[in-house]
Amino acid sequence: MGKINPLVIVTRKLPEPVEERMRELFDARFNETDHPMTHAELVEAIRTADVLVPTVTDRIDAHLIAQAGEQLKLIANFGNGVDNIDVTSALRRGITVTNTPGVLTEDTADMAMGLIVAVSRRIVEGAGALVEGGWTGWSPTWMLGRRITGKRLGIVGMGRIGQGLARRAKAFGLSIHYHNRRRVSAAVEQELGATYFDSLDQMLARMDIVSVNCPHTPGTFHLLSARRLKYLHSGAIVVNTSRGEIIDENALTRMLEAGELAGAGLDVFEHEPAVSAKLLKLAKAGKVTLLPHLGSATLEGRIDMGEKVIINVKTFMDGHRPPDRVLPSML
Ligand code: 8YV
Repeated sequence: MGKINPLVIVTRKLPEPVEERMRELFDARFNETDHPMTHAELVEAIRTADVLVPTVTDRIDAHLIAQAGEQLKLIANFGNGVDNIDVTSALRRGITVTNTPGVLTEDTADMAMGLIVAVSRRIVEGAGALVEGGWTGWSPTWMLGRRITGKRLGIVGMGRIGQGLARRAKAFGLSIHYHNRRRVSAAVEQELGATYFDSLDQMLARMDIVSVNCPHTPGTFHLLSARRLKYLHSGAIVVNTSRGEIIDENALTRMLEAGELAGAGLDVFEHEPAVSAKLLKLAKAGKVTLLPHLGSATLEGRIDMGEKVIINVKTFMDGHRPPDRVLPSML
């Protein structure tokens, strides 16, 4: 991209080894205090950077992209999901967009499985009761959860993370069902013992546990709509480690309040970082387990994500196509 040492502006604090490597390779500017950048700071960054490295907490929309300086040629997202970036507007301005796929698959699948176990077996609620001094001793009828083995799991989105979850869930004795835009290969279906549902409605009507593992795109916004959620039976639980926008959060909340669902495990929310008072109330009552977007939050994962960003930036600077280029046709 012409310059030997491009100005790379990173919007959030990254793990030290990643920042160190970036310092060696680029004219890198970091966010020492790690505060989410204000709109004004983002405008300043996009006007001056050769490469912008944003995260899920930065909204890189068409309005912001319109203010990009001529020199901005690459937005190298630190993250897999690119719903925070208007990819089409970026490409129209001649700006390449990359992401970090593959390196957070196992960690996010762990978290999805963890939430399935936590919600089914009331792990967070039980731990909380003990710490609060609410445990008077073992009881045959207290804090009973639901058995996992033998239940039906419906995975919405059978990409890398969906398949990672299926592998784990199979080992827990769950039967695997999935809905995906495209059916996966017969070999993968066989390995996972997975049953494909062309109709999401029909799958939901038959599941005990539903896990959301598809990306958030215009086509998946409120995929689990109020109408669709009604297909679930009252003993079912819903887990989401992808993006809050894929579920109609208000509809889900109403059903949980009304006892029309048994529980939910949510690592993501529709209006992050805001979590509705109603969901917090349900969490306090032990009806839902809520986590602060921790799906990929391992030290190893975040270092791997940083390395992916570095490879994308370096490859691009060397005049080659970066390995993790995102195109609108992929969304
Ligand atoms: C990341 C994520 O931590 O990569 C993703 O899509 O949801 C998270 O696990 C986040 O996006 C970092 O920008």
